[in-house]
Amino acid sequence: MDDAFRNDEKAETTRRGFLKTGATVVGGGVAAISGVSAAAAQEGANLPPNVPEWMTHPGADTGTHPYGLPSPFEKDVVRKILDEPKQYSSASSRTPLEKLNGIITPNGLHYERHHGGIPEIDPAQHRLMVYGLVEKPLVFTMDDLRRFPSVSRIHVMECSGNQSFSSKGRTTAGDVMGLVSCAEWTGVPLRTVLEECGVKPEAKWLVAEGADAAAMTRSIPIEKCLDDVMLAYSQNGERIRPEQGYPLRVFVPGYEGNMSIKWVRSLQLREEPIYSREETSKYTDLLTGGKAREFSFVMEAKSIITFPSGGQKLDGKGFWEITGLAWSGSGKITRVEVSVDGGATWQDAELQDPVLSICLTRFRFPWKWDGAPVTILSRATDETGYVQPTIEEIVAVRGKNSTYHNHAIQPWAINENGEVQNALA
Ligand SMILES: Nc1nc2c(c(=O)[nH]1)N[C@H]1C(S)=C(S)[C@@H](COP(=O)(O)O)O[C@H]1N2
Ligand SMILES: [Mo]
Repeated sequence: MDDAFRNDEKAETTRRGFLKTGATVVGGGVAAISGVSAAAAQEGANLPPNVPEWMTHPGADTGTHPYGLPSPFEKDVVRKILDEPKQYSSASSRTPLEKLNGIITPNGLHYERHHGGIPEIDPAQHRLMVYGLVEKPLVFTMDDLRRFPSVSRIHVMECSGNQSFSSKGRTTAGDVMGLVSCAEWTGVPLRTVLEECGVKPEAKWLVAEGADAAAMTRSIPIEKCLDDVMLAYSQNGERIRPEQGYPLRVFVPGYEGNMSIKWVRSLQLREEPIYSREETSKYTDLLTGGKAREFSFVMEAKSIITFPSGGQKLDGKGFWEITGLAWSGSGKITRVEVSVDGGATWQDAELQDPVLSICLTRFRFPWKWDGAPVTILSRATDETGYVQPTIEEIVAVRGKNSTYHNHAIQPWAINENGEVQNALA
C-alpha cells in the first residue's frame, strides 16, 4: 500500500486516480485504499487520530523468538493438503500461490511431495556414495561436500503432477497449481563431485537414490549432470528443510521435480537408465493407442494469474492490478500475455525484474474492471519461443490419457459480484 503513495508524482496521480474510482475517500485519500480501512475506522480506538494500544507499552523482548515466526495475524498463510492421503507417507502439500508476493517461496511454504514420509537424518551420519562407472568410487561426508566451491542459484521447482487434468474441487491458485515453488539453492555443482571421482567415458546416466523409506530412485542423463545439476544443502540461505531433503538433495534445474532426489545417499554411474518405478509405471506420459513417452524431463513454459484468482473477490469495479507467475524449464520467460475477454484478445503484461532462467517471473497488468462478468487468462512464452498451450492443444497431441505435465492456460471466471472461480472446475 505504501508503494502506491511513493514520492513519484506521476505514479501518485495515476494511482490516486485508480483508487478514487473504487474506494470511499476518507481523510484525504490515504485511508481510502480499501473497504477494510473504512470499516475499521468506525471501531476507532486504534485508528487515527487515536494512539493505538500497541504504542502505549514496550513490545516483546528482542530474542523472544530465537528463530522468527510470521505474525499471528498471518496464521492462515499455510501449505494446503488438498487430497487427504490414504497413507500419511505418500502425500503432497501445496504452496498458497495466491497469498504470496514476489518470486521467492518462504521455506515453510515450499510445496512438499513425499513418497515415504520425511526421514529425520543426522547430518553427521549421512554419507554420499559415488560408484559405478567411475575411476575412483568415493564416500563423502557433509563436511567434505561443503569444502568444495559452492554455487547459489534462484530456481523454480515443479512437480510434473502439478495442475491435474481434472480440475474438479480445485478452487484457489494454490489448489490448481501449488506444486510449484521457487528458492535460492546453494550447494556444490554435481560436475565438481563427479570430476573428483573421474567419470568413465562409458557412463551415460547417473542414478540417484534417496535415503527415505521410498528409496526414491531416478536416472539423469550424464550431459545434464555435467551441466547445471547441483547437490544442494541450503535453501534461501539456511540449511535445506527436512521436508526438502535435509541434509542433501539433488537439484535438477528445469526438469520435473521428481528427479531432484531428496535426502540423496548414492549416485551410480551407468551405461543405461535404471528404469525405476518412478520412470516407468509413474511419471510417464501416456499417449493414445497404448503408447507412452519414455521420458518427459523438461517442464514446459507455464503461467498462472494469482490475483484475482479462485476464491478471491473484487470489491467493486474500477482499477485492479492483475498479477501472477510464469516460468519455464527451458530458460527465461520472455513474454506473458493477459486476456481480459476470455481469450479473444491478448495484451502484454509487464515482467518484473529480475527475470531469471528457470525461475518464477512475476508479471503485472493494470486493469479497469467494468463490473461485467468476464474470464481472465494468462499465457507465457519462453526464450526458446515456446508458447504455453491451451488444454485443447495438449489433448490434440497427447490424447486424454496423460496425468502428468499439464501446463495448459488457466482461466478464472469473475461474476457480476466480483467473485472469482476456477473456470475449469
Ligand atoms: N528421496 C525422495 N526424493 C524425492 C521425492 C521423494 O518422495 N523421495 N519426491 C520427489 C517429487 S515427486 C518431487 S515433485 C520433489 C518435491 O520436492 P519438495 O518436497 O522439496 O518440494 O522431490 C522429489 N524427490
Ligand atoms: Mo513430483
